[in-house]
Amino acid sequence: MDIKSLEDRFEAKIAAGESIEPKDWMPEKYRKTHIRQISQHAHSEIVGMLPEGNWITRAPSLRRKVALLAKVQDEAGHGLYLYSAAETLGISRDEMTEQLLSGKAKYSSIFNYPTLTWADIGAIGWLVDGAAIINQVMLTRTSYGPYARAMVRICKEESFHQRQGYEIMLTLCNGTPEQKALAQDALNRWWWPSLMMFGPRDAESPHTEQSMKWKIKRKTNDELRQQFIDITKPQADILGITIPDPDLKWNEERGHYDFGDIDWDEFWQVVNGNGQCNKDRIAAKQKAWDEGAWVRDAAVAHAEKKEQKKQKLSA
Ligand code: FAQ
Repeated sequence: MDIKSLEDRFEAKIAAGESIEPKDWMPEKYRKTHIRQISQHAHSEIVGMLPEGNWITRAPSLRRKVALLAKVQDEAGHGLYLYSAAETLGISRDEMTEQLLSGKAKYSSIFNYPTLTWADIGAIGWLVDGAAIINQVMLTRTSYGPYARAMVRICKEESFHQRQGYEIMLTLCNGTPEQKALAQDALNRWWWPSLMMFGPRDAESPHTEQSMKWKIKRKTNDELRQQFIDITKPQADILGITIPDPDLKWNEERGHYDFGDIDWDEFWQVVNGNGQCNKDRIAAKQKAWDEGAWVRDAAVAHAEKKEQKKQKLSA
């Protein structure tokens, strides 16, 4: 089949809402966009374990510790499903890890902020997982089959994460004035970075237009950001704490909250490696990669030995 017919068939499948599977023909740019997005997503899940992992040994009770341990392990699982989904597009785990460690592949800006108090664990679950769910629910309908299917389970687990975070915030807000102040301080620090998770404004997003056409993204960065703000403001009201944005107010005409300006300079500084924790995060991943070399070597040696045995038996 000539390239034009292959392209037509691909576009017809997308238009009909059918999913694209690993063995289907796809344009090179579609394949590359997915490798970029899925690997960035996988790296985010893996690097995202670090800020919360920081509090596992200091969780205030056994119950909190168990829930946090489970959450951090879930994030590792999400990273693994996503690396597997990306591998179906012809890139290896090793290549993806090398891209992360060299700075060629990005991961979510949010994980370059420090977790200074226990309330930050509540704020991450509530806001960061809350934002992740809004972005990822749309990805359960993304056009690439393995990515969409991975997202279904991931979203279910993210809902549990969001609830455990909100419950931590609720407990702090119903506690002593000092505890409530910790919750407010965490909201103050995590609010704006959470809004940045959705990516640059649509007008400054180089990938959105094509990704919408190919149904990789079903909603734009700005649409998802607005949806997050609209859902989260009433949740802050229930907690009795204040979102740190004096311009946040309901707009009857639009049927949405208006909000203040995001500091895009800060966003790009963080994305380009100059956030508070970028260097520490990559150093931690580099250390884990180096220290895990013997495990990877042993796994390869074991697989080779098994193969040799199989060949010997069939000879
Ligand atoms: N951070 O044209 P766009 C989680 C980059 S998972 C860093 O708008 P696109 C779970 C973007 O890559 C969180 N970089 O790009 C959890 C591109 O650069 P490139 C991660 C960002 O792809 C919770 C450039 O800017 N979720 O949190 C960011 O169409 C708690 C231009 O941007 C996903 O990855 C950013 N925030 O839209 C884990 C979801 N935003 O590649 C642990 C899947 C943009 O050209 C604890 N990804 N960039 O060099 C997506 O939906 C999309 O990739 C977007 C960006 C929406 C992130």
